[in-house]
Amino acid sequence: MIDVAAAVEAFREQGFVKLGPVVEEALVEQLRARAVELMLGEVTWPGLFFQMDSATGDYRDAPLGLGWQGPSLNYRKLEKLELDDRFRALIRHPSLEPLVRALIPGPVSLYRAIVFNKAAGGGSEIPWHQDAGKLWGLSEDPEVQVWTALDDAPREGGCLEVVPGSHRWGLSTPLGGVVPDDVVARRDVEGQVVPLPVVAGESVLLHNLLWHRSGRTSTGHRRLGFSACYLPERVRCVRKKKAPRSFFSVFG
Ligand SMILES: O=C(O)CCC(=O)C(=O)O
Repeated sequence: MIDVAAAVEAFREQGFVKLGPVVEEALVEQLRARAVELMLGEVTWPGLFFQMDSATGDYRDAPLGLGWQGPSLNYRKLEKLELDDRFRALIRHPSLEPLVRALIPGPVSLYRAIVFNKAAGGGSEIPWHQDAGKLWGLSEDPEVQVWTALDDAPREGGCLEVVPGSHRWGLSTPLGGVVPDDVVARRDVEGQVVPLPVVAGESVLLHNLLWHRSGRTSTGHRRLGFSACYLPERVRCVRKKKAPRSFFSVFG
């Protein structure tokens, strides 16, 4: 059971909360198996998004816009997982609902549901970034995301790392996303970094503006993590180049 009041307070203050074990082992196993089935093309959903990982360990070398490229365990991202029944069970997990509702009054929708995979060979590093800003194409910046480990994510195994309180610094750039090197240098964050090692089934609540990153895994084991970003239903897609998105309804 999550202590919702304590989690909300820590979230406002620190920008992240280790929620402990949230997802039962049986569901974690089903989700892991499903992630593999999706990567191998054994289960398919029209509209699912895939990005192959880079061969270099540098995320900037990961190919853009190619989608599924045949069976492989080296995909870096699988997105639109609200299309999958098992992942919907995690997005709407009854242990998460009271927390999400405490943070987002009224009906709740989903911005994205995404698996981040670091394959056993190491995967790629994700640098300091914020999950908000113009890049996201929203009428309001999102704030609430829950990241759940589907495999163990120890310190050397590609766990998340955060800078506590950095959500209160606002956006580093209006565009959002990766924090530019000069801003990282100016903030001098290395002494403030908190690694968040977790075991499979544990979840972490993250403020979208919190600086977070993850390294490659050097354990020889794969690391699957799942992130769901929740929005108040009033938030609209304001992108102009493509037709505006409508968002999946999570909690009515
Ligand atoms: O799973 C990871 O390693 C990184 C997750 C992340 O960067 C995100 O949720 O925005």
